[in-house]
Amino acid sequence: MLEKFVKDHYQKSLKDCSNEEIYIALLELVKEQAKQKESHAGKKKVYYISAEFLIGKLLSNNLINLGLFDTVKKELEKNGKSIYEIEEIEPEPSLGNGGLGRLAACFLDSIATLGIPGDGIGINYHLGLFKQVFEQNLQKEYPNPWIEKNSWLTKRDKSYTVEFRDHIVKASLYDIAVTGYENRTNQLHLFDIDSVEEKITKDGISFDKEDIEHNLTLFLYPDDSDEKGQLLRIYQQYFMVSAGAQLILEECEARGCNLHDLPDYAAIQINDTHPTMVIPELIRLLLIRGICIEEAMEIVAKTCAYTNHTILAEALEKWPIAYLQKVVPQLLPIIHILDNEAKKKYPDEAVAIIDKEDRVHMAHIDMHYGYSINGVAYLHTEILKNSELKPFYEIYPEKFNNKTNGITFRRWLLHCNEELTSWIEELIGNGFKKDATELEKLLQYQGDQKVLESLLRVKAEKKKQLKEYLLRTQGVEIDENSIYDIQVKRLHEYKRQQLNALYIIHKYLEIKSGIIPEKPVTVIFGAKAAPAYVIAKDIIHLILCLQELINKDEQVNPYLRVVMVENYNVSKAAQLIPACDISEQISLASKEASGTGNMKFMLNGALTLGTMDGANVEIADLVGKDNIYIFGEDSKTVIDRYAQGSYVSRDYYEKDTALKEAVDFIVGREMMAVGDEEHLTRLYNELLNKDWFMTFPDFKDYIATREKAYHDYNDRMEWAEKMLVNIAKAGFFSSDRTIEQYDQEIWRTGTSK
Ligand code: DL6
Repeated sequence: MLEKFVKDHYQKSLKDCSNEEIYIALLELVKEQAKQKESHAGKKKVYYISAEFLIGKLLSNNLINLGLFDTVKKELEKNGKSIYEIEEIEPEPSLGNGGLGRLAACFLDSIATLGIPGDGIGINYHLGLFKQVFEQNLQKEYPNPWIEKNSWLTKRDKSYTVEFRDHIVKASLYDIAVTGYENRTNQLHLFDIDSVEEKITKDGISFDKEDIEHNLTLFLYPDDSDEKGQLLRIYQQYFMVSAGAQLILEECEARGCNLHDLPDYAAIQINDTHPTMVIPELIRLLLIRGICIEEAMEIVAKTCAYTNHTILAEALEKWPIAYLQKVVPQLLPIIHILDNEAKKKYPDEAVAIIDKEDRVHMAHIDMHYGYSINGVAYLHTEILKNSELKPFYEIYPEKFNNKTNGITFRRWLLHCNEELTSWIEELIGNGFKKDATELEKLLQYQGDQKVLESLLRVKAEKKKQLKEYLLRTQGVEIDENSIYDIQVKRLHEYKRQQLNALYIIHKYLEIKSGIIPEKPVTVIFGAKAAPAYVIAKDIIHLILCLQELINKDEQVNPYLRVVMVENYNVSKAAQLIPACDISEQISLASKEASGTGNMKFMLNGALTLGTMDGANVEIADLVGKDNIYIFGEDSKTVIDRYAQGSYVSRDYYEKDTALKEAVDFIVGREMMAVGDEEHLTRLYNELLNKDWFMTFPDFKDYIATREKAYHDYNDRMEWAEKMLVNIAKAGFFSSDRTIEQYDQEIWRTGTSK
């Protein structure tokens, strides 16, 4: 089919085309095919509004979803071409930061796959999240452009006017087709301004934050460590929701809505607090259209639903009224009404929208004026109800619900691990592609030595591929026979990459003293730190210094190597996850809302080494204690300790020699030889005098549990059995299941069973 397409469009045969030409032809082919599956069926539609959509490269996934991947791959092979080389040409859009954005992308895939009418609404960031480069063992940030003449974006003949206090801008609509697996095509609507200027950045990613006309849609999460940066975020958020709200009303009216019945036509899912201004904006637009304030508030409250993705208080946005006044004064009368009404009914300061310091709590708007509040894993929702959002739960128990996150198996199994997919298919057929719970059929092979051996061969193949990939892309050499122990996720103290680093130091010191590990280990990290997050960047520095020190040390490097993957992104995740033996999910219990990397690793046959946090709790329940490595204090202990304010990290340091040695090493002679004193000393002091995310109390148990996992790895048959159980039990974490629950319990479009 590609041959014919290329002939018709370019009057050339496939074998005479360059890879670039084939890539462009495939873009066109996929867009045409996707268009044929667009549908206007359905009265009620979901609008998933999010500041992030970490969609990753789309070519192969679209081919898979349209049922074209195998045919195209074979046709290319016949003509001496490779789909994998063509995939490389596609630039990766970095329209997301981490789990929250990737979740939004998985959700769009599942919404389309389940045939639900549902589109995404976001911003067409030109430079996305920064590109990470390592220079002198430090993270440096650079622009990350991805928009080319030929891309997935389709400019629509549609725009909306968005008014700020001092600017009026035209929000132009671009769409990216979202193909469902053997189902309908939906859209990701991304808004942009025509006047954006990619070239205004200088010296990395700095730019004039006040030059809204040129910077509005440049970067995801511009540095907001100063007022100008915070104002820019408010500009971006309002831009997205105002254009989005106008589009929603226009579409609903076109489907027959008279606005009074908006909740019958739209369910708006507010992904974290970034899109919260959609609530006052919709009310404002309804007022303009002649609906009275009381009714407008009621309509919007029945249309909007809120997902909370964090219990970190600092991550829940609170905008000073003064800032909102500077950017969107038209919303303030409405926000004051929302605040007054809420205060009249619920005088408790803890649930106020505007606090005594004149800050607007965005999540509080969502909770008072939305009809659903959901957490993203069982434990997370329980913590929200019982502690973080308790005052709201007491007022609105009926609004709270849990929707444990999920991942799309099309990308995180079918695409990234063709070998494992075939292995599964040979054993249990291909029903699991539509119904992921069918993976449980694999359990019948638990004791089957032949099957287990073939599973180990699949893993070995993926490890070999990763070794080649790292050599090719980063010039790093690793041992494919070592244990691959991987931690990839945003760099944040609560995720505790620093605990992993302390383990590495401990291991290094052991090897130096002659204690040789049973099996060589390669510890792999991938993480970006927010540009203004000083300690996170110090942790990256620590890891990069360890990488240099250890990999160069010939006494140690046969047994231990460290790799920090540069510019970790979705494509790199797709290489790393299938090759992993041990998945590090070591956040401080109670702090990781869910995690989704943990699910991807499990599905690809890695064993989790983790705390009882986020979705790890559900993984542990599903696989049973023999098939997971759990360590550390539980969430209750941690929450109580925070409440008592009694944690003194130095006490642990003084009492545990191994811990003390590891911590002291950070500022020792060896590290100073490769690292920067200021960064290392600051991190050392932070750990010793604060350690806010309590790495020290978990250190001992972490070491012991990690050692146990490494020891168990050597019994290959038993390990393979554990892998098999993990794969078999991963079906629950399909985002198709999550989306079915959203649809049945929150959106109620009437589409899914
Ligand atoms: O729900 C998706 C994802 C969760 O899996 C992560 O556990 C959670 O950290 C992330 N939340 C955020 C929001 N801000 N913070 N911190 O990124 O959401």
